[in-house]
Amino acid sequence: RTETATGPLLLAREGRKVYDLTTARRSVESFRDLARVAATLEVGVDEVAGRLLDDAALLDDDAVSDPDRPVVAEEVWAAGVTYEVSSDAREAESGRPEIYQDVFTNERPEIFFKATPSRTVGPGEAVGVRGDSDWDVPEPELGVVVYEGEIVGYTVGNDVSSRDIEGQNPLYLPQAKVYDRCCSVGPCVASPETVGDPRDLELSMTIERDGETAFEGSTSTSNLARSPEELVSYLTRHNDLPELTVLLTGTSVVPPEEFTLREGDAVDIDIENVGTLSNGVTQV
Ligand code: DO4
Ligand code: MG
Repeated sequence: RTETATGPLLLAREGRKVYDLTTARRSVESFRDLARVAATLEVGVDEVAGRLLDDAALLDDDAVSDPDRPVVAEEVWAAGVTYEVSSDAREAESGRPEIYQDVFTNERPEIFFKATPSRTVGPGEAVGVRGDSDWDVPEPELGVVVYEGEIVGYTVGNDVSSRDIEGQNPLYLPQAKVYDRCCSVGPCVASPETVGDPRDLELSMTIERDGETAFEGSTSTSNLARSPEELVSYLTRHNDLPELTVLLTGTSVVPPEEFTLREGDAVDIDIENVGTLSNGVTQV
């Protein structure tokens, strides 16, 4: 979705071709509209987009160079300690290994409230580091897009976090996680068909500082200890979600302990079959 002089556009990408779905005879204005039609017809979002392509305008690829947030979910939730590497990092920063070992092996996952639309940024916008924290990191995560409780697609998410604040005491988690510009989502929603197996995707993150690479790391979602379906099933238990929700599935790329994110850094997160989410960093 991107803003133009004529208003919002909903774009569908098919290979190298990009279509403006808002120009189709049966116009849809947002990913929410697309998911709504798909749910009504009991088909996937790809099927609906495919039916609209025939009479939708084919765009010049330049028109999508600076896309806005592809999905504005009322709520973003996040799972934590879903990869062993995250469990190890949390154990080290808190000095309380039992808490994190427990949640890694227990049946119930850690799921926490992450962000509202007002705290979420899109591609090209700056994510925030808290002014009262000295140790901050981006957390590159596979995001699951949930419409009326069902998985309708995947996106890239950044669960920006204060290791400083969570490390002082795990009960400070909401302050370490929820603040201005604490979350980024984008650059697109990839359908389940496009993604294939969500637990077999390459994921990488690069952080540039002053024109140099300050950190790079990569991993695979095959190390994710829980399936997206399991995480969504816990999220939706006794918890009536809004129409559209994003659930981040946890981080598995953790910069070394001496690294902290700074104002002016540039963070690129790439997930195979989904896309690359790029954000600057500002202090909030
Ligand atoms: O308990 C801390 C949350 C960890 C987290 O956000 C993650 O593993 O991604
Ligand atoms: Mg996280």
